[in-house]
Amino acid sequence: MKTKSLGSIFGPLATVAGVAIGHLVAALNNNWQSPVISLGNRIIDHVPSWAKKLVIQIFGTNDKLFLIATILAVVFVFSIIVGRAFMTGKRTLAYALIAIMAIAASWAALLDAQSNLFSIIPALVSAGVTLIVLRWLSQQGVSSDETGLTFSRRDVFKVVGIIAAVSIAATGAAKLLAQKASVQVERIKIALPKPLKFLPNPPVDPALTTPGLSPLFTPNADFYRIDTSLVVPNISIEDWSLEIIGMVANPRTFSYAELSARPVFELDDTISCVSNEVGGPLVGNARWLGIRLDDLIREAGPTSDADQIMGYSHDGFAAGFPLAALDGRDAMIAIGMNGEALPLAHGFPARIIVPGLYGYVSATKWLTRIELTRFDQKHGYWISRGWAERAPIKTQSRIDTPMDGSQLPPGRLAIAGVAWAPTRGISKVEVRIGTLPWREATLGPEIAKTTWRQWWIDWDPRKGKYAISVRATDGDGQLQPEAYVPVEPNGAEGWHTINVEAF
Ligand SMILES: Nc1nc2c(c(=O)[nH]1)N[C@H]1C(S)=C(S)[C@@H](COP(=O)(O)O)O[C@H]1N2
Ligand SMILES: [Mo]
Repeated sequence: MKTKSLGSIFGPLATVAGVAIGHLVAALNNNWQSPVISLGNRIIDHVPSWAKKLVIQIFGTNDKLFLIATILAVVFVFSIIVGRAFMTGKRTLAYALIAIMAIAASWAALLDAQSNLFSIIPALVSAGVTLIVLRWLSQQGVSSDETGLTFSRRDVFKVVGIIAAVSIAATGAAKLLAQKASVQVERIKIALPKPLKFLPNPPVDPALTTPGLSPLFTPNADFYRIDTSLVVPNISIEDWSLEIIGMVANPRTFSYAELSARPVFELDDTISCVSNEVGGPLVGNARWLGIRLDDLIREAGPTSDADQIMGYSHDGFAAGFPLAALDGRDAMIAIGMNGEALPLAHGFPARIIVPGLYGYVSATKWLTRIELTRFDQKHGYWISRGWAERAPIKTQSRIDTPMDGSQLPPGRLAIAGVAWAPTRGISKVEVRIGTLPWREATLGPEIAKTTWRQWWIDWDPRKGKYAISVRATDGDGQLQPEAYVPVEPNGAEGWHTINVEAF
């Protein structure tokens, strides 16, 4: 085998070992991150929004998987170049390329939230291991005659290399999983505090008798997830604390025990992502349990010129909303969701929920700090990326069933869906089938003005093709606008329309 071709094998093999060991080393310390993840985080921070949109359009919520696969592919190609350079005597070039990777990964690590100077250790270890393994592999090669390695020998160390790499990667992954499992166990054991007054039990859910209609409460496992975090942060309540700082008279830090010992209350609230397209899935309704934010902020004593509350997360995200939004609308620091401690993916151990505001300007997950500040001084994560600084949730309505493009068997069926306009509530939903006049839909129970409302109508279609549209009127009597408006910069507008064919 030619030494150059050997380089194409040795480079990637050595790199796999390097990356796997870096991964393993990263698992040893909470402030360290696998180099691949750090690089991914920087790409997420800097990728232009058109590219991000394209990726989300193609891959949906698998966008993160796609990103990691892309990084690994680039590293793979890079490692082939390194291997070939190394094996053809251009060692300085190979060293320089590895050094560039090490510097890039170190830079990425230093910009991670929770990083310190030592956070570059996984990146350096990765580069070091890659180099050592590459040298070792090349020595195995040189020890045979000039024509290359004998077949059996090559096979032997290929196998050794692959086995070593796979086992190392597995160890690293196991380590990370073990950490996650321990926080999972801790979370399951949490006994949530009881509210002074429980909200009434939810009414019978109309979704039980209308297949395809969204349930009144979205089960945690089905709740949409949107965040910039490549890996879900695993935060032990032992290590967690919440600071309230900035333009306040009495800055304070709460432990989890201190915070959850305060009076808690329940809130039924629908949250939505500003990126939810007309008719889109990025919305859900939950019964949240939490501590009243108004009380915490009042105790902290904001200075008279503070006008923004900024929530910061463990992973470096930030979302800010008006101090004036604490107007009795039941903003909270949520620790419970639908009767359980917050799921890890939804912000364990604590997040902010502000009824009526899109998630990106309010709902900081993995919350660790609240800062009283000013809109003209600090901006949340998405604001410099082109999204509006103030973003109340717009009135939206969605047809859940039948599905767009479906073919309907003969007979009576329900057209049904949900409509939401927190904190205004929904007063009317209308449906238009084809060119027929608008029909008023039956509305499901209104459990709160902050939650969505289910709606439905009966329909016995004659054969034909139909466009079906829905529109909602909010609790203030405002009709949802018809004209389409894209999600950027402050949320989509327009009537959801589907096309079906009846037989
Ligand atoms: N730490 C953190 N919190 C975050 C985000 C994030 O990227 N990081 N995204 C926000 C956005 S854009 C939305 S829409 C909501 C989504 O909350 P969910 O994933 O629980 O549905 O979380 C918000 N909180
Ligand atoms: Mo969002």
